[in-house]
Amino acid sequence: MEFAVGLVAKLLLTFGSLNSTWNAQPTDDLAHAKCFSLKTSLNLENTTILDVSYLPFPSKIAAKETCESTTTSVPLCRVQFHTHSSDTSVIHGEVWLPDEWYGRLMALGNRGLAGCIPYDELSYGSSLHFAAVGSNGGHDGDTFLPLLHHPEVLNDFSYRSVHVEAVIGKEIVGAYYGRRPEKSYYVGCSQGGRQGTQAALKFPEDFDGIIAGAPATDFNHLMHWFGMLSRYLGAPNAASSPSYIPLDSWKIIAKEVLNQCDGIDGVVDGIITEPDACNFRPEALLCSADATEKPCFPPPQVETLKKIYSPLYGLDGELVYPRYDPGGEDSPLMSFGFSGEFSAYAEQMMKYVVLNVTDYDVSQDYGLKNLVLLDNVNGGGISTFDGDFSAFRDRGGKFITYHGRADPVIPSGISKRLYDLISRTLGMPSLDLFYRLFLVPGMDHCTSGVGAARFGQAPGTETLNASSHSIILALVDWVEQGIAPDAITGTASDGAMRLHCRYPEKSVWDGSSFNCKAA
Ligand SMILES: *[C@@H]1O[C@H](CO)[C@@H](O)[C@H](O)[C@H]1NC(C)=O
Ligand SMILES: *[C@@H]1O[C@H](CO)[C@@H](O)[C@H](O)[C@H]1NC(C)=O
Ligand SMILES: *[C@@H]1O[C@H](CO)[C@@H](O)[C@H](O)[C@H]1NC(C)=O
Ligand SMILES: [Ca+2]
Repeated sequence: MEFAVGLVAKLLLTFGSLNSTWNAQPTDDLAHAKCFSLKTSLNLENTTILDVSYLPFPSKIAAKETCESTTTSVPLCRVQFHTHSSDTSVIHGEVWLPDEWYGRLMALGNRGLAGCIPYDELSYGSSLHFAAVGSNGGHDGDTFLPLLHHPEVLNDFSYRSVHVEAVIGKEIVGAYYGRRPEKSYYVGCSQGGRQGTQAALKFPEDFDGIIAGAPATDFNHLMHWFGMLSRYLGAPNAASSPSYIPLDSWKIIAKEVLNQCDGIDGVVDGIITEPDACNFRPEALLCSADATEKPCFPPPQVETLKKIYSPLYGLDGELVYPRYDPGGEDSPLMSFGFSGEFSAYAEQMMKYVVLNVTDYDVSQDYGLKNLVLLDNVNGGGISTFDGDFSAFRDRGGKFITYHGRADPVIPSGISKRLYDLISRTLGMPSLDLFYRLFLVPGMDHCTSGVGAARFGQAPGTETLNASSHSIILALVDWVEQGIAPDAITGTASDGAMRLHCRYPEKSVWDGSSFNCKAA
């Protein structure tokens, strides 16, 4: 399982199984020779160049095991490397160096529990004429098992793999083009959003601009929320539990949520602009004593819904994690956290990172004691919930984050919380100077959903080649010209467009469209 399961649309180019080194098209001999020379000319700290190949386009790049393959979209030089980040950890990475290069580096994040080199994103970045660098996050496979008894592998996952991408990426760019990148960027979503947040906190010199979408920040508490959702649904034996809500039932709940809350924003359009204004009342779905005709929910299921739509609190009444955002119920991604299986992420985190064991059934009595353990261990400093962005701000870094308001995987409330934490920590009522959070009504996790979810944030979301419609171009304008994005225009799958506002501004219907108004 991944946070962003199947969300990143593949480029629709399919040209059979071209080999990764050569195909029948003519190639630029000079570019090829220059590329090939990297195999012997590079001498980088702790790093071995595994392979170098010049790729005419389109070339198919086959991924390992469960990872996603891709097709290149511009001619480029591909460098595969591994870096020993410590005596007991190694990071696999690739740098894609397009023939037509605009002087910029784009480092990429991972998804899910990492373990894959993000090929689609490498293809996307290089198609925008960035030199692109990505890595497996320090381990292979979408599982935490490699982290067991390997604190350095955990460090790679928590914060170091992206730093290695920055260091090695800049070196390889310098060697290939004869000059280092003028500006360096980072782009990631979900786990990648968390990694980008760590980059700003721990290595503020690495990037001039960062895009961190739907970030898995406050990671320990997110894992606890996953665990508690499983418990609410009746884990470990959810299927036979009266508390369990079958996946099919969420379509009915989705309708009732919209029935109660769609109109609050002034338009009945299937989108809840501000889920925090929606006090969804699941009792409306209760089975009455006599009526059996319409679909209805017995009291234990309504009780489950009450818990899901409430924030998660700790032992002393402190807020641990914000609630599920009403509005995401109809998303195919509901299967991630609501299948009734005990959350694989919460389970692996508890076993392999916190307790350091393999043979323990986490699901039996998961609860508050697990929260205490998660907080106490905080392995690798994985939490990623720190308001001190001063070093990144002071060197002129620009940070863009975005979050779907109908995200059933990582509730958008966490991004508001981090904004407010930074605001308090730095004593800045508004972070506009260097940090902007765009809230995206109707978008689920990272890229999809019924809302205007496409704004160039990832492969498959390209619309107009303009900074008003592309969050990556908007960041480049901000970093390189000082033109900050006040709002971003997203496009829905039916072509409808909508302006997305930056927190804490509000998205307000004026009778014909949504506009951004000061809070
Ligand atoms: C190289 O390895 C050493 C020792 O393992 C480590 O301290 C250093 O940070 C590494 N450098 C890079 C660029 O990974
Ligand atoms: C598991 O290992 C980590 C170090 O990797 C350590 O911080 C933690 O305390 C260990 N957990 C237990 C329960 O001993
Ligand atoms: C996007 O537009 C800019 C000029 O505004 C141009 O330099 C660039 O090549 C265009 N990119 C693509 C992918 O068409
Ligand atoms: Ca609405």
